[in-house]
Amino acid sequence: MDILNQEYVKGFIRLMTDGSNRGWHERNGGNLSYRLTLNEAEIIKANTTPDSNWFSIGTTVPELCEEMFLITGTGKFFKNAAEYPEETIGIIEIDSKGENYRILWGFLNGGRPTSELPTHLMNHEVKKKWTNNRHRVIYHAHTTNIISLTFILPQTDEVFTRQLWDMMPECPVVFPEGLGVIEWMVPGGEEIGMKTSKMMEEYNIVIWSNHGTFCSEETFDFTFGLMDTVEKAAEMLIKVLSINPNKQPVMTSDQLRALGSKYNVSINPKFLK
Ligand code: 2HA
Ligand code: ZN
Repeated sequence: MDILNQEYVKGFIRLMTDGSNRGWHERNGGNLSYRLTLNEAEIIKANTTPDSNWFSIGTTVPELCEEMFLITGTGKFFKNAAEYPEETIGIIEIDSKGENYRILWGFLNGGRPTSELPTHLMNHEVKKKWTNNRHRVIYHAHTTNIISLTFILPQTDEVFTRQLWDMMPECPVVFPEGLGVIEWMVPGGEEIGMKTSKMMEEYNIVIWSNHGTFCSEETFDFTFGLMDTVEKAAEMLIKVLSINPNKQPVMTSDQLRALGSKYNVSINPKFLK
């Protein structure tokens, strides 16, 4: 059994390559994780020997006991995933208390999971519960235009949501719940993970000011598509703001409601006045 031939491993690596080609993953920037299905986890269990060491996650995720994750390695470059997968990514298993993990595959030559492991797992925990087990992918990218926007717009959920929805009708349809914005915080720990995962109860996209974007979805295509849609809207918004710094949202709440009913999505009412 070749782990590299598993469909989810191929999809994972393809997303990494696509993100790198978009310019969102300078050096070792960004990280990605995927929660294996029971069937996928059984196959891994039957074909690997776990590492004997357990490592602390840095937080507690009781809802993810004994789950397995495919995840990017700390210090590893997205651009190298296709050529050097076993050094760049790995599969981990969570212990029965949700406090530690061990490595089952990958992370060759002493690799370890991303420094954002606490945020990834806390987001998975929230999404597993709130989407009834549907969401499996958490993706963090250093999205050029979204990051730039956090230096220009007030860092509030409402301003970002209404201005980004405004850029094309696809936006309110693709992220009808809107998005969250977190002020600058030290990355790589439990505190930023707690704040992010709290927002993930309501949104599928959370922006880290002066840093990047987190998003959650069911499949690799939906996850990449979500990141791509938000980032494209941000690129257009930057262009418009550079010519008209006073641009206000033009799409009205009634227009947003009409869009929602036509495409059968519920536009988050807290952003409709
Ligand atoms: O992995 O993006 O946020 C590098 C990062 C940390
Ligand atoms: Zn980052």
